[in-house]
Amino acid sequence: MAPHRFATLTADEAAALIPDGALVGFSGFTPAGSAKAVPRALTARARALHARGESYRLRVLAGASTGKALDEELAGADAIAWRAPYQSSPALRAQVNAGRARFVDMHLSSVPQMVAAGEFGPLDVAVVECTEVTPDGRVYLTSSVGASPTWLQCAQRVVLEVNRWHAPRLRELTDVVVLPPPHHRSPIAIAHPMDRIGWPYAAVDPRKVVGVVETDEPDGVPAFDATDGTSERIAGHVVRFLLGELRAGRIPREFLPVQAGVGNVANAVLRALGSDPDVPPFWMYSEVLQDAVLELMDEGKILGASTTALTLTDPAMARLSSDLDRYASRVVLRPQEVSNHPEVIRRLALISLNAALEVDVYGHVNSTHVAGTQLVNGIGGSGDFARNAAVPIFVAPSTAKGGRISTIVPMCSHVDHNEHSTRVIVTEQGLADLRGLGPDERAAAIIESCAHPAYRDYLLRYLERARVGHLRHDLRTCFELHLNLVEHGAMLPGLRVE
Ligand code: 0RQ
Repeated sequence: MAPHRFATLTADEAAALIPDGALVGFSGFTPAGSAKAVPRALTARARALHARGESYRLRVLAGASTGKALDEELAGADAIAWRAPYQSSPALRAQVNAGRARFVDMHLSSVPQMVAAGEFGPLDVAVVECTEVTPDGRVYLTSSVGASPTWLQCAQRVVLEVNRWHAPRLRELTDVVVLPPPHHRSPIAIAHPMDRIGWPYAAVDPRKVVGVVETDEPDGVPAFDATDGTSERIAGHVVRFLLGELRAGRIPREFLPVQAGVGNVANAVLRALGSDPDVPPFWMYSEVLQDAVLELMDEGKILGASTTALTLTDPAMARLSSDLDRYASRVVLRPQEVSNHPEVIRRLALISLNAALEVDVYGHVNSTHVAGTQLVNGIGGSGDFARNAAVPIFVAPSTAKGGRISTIVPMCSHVDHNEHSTRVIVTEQGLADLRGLGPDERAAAIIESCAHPAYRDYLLRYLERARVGHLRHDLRTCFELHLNLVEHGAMLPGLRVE
């Protein structure tokens, strides 16, 4: 058979092949490896069609959140009707909270399996960024693997964005395996964060590839804010706790692999772990790898990292790409189905670090909805990791919005992680170790150690008037703080928080 030749398309030509209402699987896990040119052309197409009074709205899947060109611009053009499994775009968030776009908030590890099983209907099109595609259908991905291998396998038609900006040598980090359906699965053979079990490319049937779009563009990952005092205090409590666990022998001498979510607090904790001389050099088994990890790898404090996305700022990405002799043996880039797989997370006995929006006095955690209704981002991988880690840690500042919000509340207005999965809660005020504590002890520990002093009396009085039971709650007032926030813009109007 003659080798397959792929048609070269402009982004507009590719966009024209994607009809209104299509279910499209885009590459990308955070801005890393996110499709760029085709989403931009889809935005232009949507705007033109809407101007003519025609409908054009897509059902959008990506590994997690995406770069600006995808969620933010498409949602800005009112071109997203449905989105799963995670987002962090202000425009899309506004559409979701206005009831204009539907959002399905999902554990990221389950997405490929559900799409492959057809649970959202047929995947009409995949749009996947790569550094190269060979005539026999080997697709070398860029800075994330995410769910792209599954999109390529399941989609009826495929558009590839070949991005020249990314180093072709990124394939040296890549380890792709697409798991068979669950009832045909053997154990996943990962017993160490650096174990490799797959291939450096994802596979596609070349006959499904309708065209290749050439691009030359970095991911545009935004830089983080400088670490603030609150994050540093949270990080200090986490490090002291982990050192105590090390001394007590509950964490082995060689330490445990670490997962850290995105955001400033996660970055601050990683830096604090990295700079403490008593914390031994450690491995990471995570879903994102941010600039701080690269720096700690250079310092020898992080020995190596497994991830599904290189969420690096453009200069850090360029640094990694120009020194792959150094990084290729220290970084493994896997599909999200494997980076976030409960089986592997449980086996490797991770320390997981994720941020909470609010925590209630019994340890339930809300990561996603302000006052129970307004979506922020989504659960992302936090449930995959927190539910299965050996040492799950949730962090949050004790107050938000200048003290108008207490992140410690009587009852969470929405629950993403329940009391059965949470074990350690940390704010800048202190750390509550909930292991082995009954509900009354949990409440006391969380209020005394984590709540801001300005809210402690309110929380203690709540418990005093609550109805006695295994859990004490006053169902009339358990959401009083949230109601105050919605009605008066502050949980305790008139309270001044220093
Ligand atoms: O608002 O941006 O307007 O200042 O929420 O809060 O404290 O800067 O912390 O950036 O880590 O975000 C839970 C949203 C925290 C995030 C969440 C306001 C606060 C601020 C951000 P401003 P911070 P972070 C890895 C794992 C779920 C997914 C996850 C998240 C803004 O960590 O989305 O963990 N996690 N995935 O002022 C109202 C409260 C608030 C509040 C904070 N109680 N009420 N607003 N804020 N607490 C990622 C992936 O899976 C890909």
